[in-house]
Amino acid sequence: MNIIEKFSKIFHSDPAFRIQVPGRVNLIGEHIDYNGFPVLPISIPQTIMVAGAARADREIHCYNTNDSFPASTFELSHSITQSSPGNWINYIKAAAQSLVPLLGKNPHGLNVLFHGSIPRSAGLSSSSALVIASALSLLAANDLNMDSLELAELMAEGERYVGTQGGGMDQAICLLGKKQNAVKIDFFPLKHSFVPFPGEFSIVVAHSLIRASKTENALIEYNRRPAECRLAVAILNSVLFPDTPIKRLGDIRAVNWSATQGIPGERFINKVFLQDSYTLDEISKITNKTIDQITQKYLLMRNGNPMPVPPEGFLIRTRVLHVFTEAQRVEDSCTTLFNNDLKTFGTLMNESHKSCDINYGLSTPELNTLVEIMISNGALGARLTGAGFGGCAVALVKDSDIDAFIKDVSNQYYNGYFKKVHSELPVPSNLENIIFSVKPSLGAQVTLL
Ligand code: NG1
Repeated sequence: MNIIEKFSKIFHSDPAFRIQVPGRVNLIGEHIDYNGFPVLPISIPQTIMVAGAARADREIHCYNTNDSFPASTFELSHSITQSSPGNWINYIKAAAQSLVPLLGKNPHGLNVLFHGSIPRSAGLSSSSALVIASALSLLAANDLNMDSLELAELMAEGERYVGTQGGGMDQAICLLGKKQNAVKIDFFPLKHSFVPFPGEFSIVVAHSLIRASKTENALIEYNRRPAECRLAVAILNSVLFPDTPIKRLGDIRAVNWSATQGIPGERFINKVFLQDSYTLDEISKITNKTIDQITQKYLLMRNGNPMPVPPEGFLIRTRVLHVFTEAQRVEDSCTTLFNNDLKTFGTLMNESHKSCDINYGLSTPELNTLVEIMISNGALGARLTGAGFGGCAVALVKDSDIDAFIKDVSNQYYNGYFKKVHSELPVPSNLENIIFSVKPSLGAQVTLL
């Protein structure tokens, strides 16, 4: 039974629209979107699919073809109560709450059925695809259209409803993806341009089998990174820009901080950030702010509680080192892709992975092993993708080598390393949804039925 037939069976009426929203692989540019630097993702063929229809009242009735996502109902309002953390309905609520002000006095609610083929908690942006699919459904039910960039910006802010302090990459690529192209996305304000992806290459995506849920185990770890970057901005402003403070690290490109503007290098970073790790007391002395002021301004979580101070202190220098070098790698990647220089692009992917691991603390032993196995089996480049702390690694592989590559990586990682190291965890017998190849695909599609 397809999604349209299933919808009719559940709601006893036909859907009025069908929507498809893709997941994404970020080729390069990790954890720099919220710092205001460009990133380079692609849309992938795995999607969240929706069949929906408007309701006469304000209620949203949500179903999922997968029984592990229980059906739920809520009402459109300016302040929608959250469900328990980790509940899939929160992403639909996030989209609804931020769209309500635009829906007029008597908004239509929705009957909606979701079907997802994007692996969850894998760094492939299933959560933002769900947010965008929900937003497009509400717009369709209310006969409204919205510019893609405006919608992406609104939903980037809207998704923070679930408690994450992420950037705007995922919501934007869901809407802007294009076949055979990567999309260079810049922020504040949101802009994009296309970068050709070579026809004879694919990206092999492989799940490390360690889940990385940003609303559960990885939330504090994830949110700590943007907080450390905000603290870096506070230090930079005190030391270098007391009169023309910057808002985020990416703004440094526009400041006349040296004769040659651009992305600063390691020498600059070492001059400003003299320590690897900072205590709150040290940050307070450098910035001339009280610990309370720093906590209120930089370290509050969505629930109003201060984020825990890590026992090792705030690792600000290496975080900045990652952000600036990664931003430079994105620029260099665009040039290499335009020049069809895949070898150099692969090297940039490898360097990005190392920096994500060593400087930004995003990798795991499993992801490092998977990346090593991918490179030793002929990938031109390999790295973790997305938020990190588990999830997927991706590799750049020539189309003609894909079958052998997937077979060898499966044998060495899933049937070799993973079974040995994690004998307590199951390895799925069917690996098709765990390791697969993708090419850049279309962004979100709305079809009125
Ligand atoms: P994923 O991999 O979907 O959790 C997160 C953020 C992005 C970006 C990446 C790291 C959200 C919705 N997504 O993505 O904005 O910061 O991590 O590059 O917060």
